[in-house]
Amino acid sequence: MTTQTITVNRDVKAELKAQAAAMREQFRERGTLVVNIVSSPGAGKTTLLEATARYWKGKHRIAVLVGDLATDRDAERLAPWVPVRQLTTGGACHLELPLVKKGFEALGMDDLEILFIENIGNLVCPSSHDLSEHLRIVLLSTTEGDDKPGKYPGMFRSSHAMVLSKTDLLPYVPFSPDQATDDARLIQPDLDAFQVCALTGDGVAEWCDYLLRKREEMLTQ
Ligand SMILES: Nc1nc2c(ncn2[C@@H]2O[C@H](COP(=O)(O)OP(=O)(O)O)[C@@H](O)[C@H]2O)c(=O)[nH]1
Ligand SMILES: [Mg+2]
Repeated sequence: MTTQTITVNRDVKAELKAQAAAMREQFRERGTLVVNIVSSPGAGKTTLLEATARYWKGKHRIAVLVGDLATDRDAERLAPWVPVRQLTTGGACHLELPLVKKGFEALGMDDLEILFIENIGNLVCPSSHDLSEHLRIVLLSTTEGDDKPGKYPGMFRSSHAMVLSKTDLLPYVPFSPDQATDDARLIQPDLDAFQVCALTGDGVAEWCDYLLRKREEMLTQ
């Protein structure tokens, strides 16, 4: 295979970035906080969204766009709790803005307080794609190892908060929440950090309060 380097001299993603910024502002004007949830596969994104929707029990107007390579299994899990649309990438390792836009239009809900986007499980590619979110949240589960922030710096640098998930497993795995948080804050000093066990509900109230606080901050910007 031969490789050729072409100098373009312009930002090839400039148009998409401008579209994402415009959509972000439209969402803000509607009062909708957009939250992009990223992690490796199996870190607990769907479980956290189920716990969030159960905790609010219809008290807040929320919906989920859920990305998957091939199936609608996560959408099936979430559907009993929250309006949801599946975004199937057909093999692509991340979501992109046009698919999110289509999914949001299919939802047909202009008065949401929070729109969650569950990204494809992958700690690399999703970090380079602006989905018009106001908040990017990275989940790191206790079974993945506390060294992962330093190994995947792009994802942690571009995130606003880190949720340490599966805290019920802390007694059984060599994982230090302090070590993981320190490692992540070397990369992103302003990173907010939470510990959550979505299965038992521990930490879910704090997580939900954080989201509402962030929405208020967005509205008063
Ligand atoms: N022990 C434990 N397991 C969890 C927790 N949250 C999720 N899981 C399990 O982890 C697996 C992957 O969770 P899922 O939400 O599908 O992860 P996703 O791929 O990031 O959406 C499932 O078997 C969940 O039941 C947790 O807080 N504690
Ligand atoms: Mg999932």
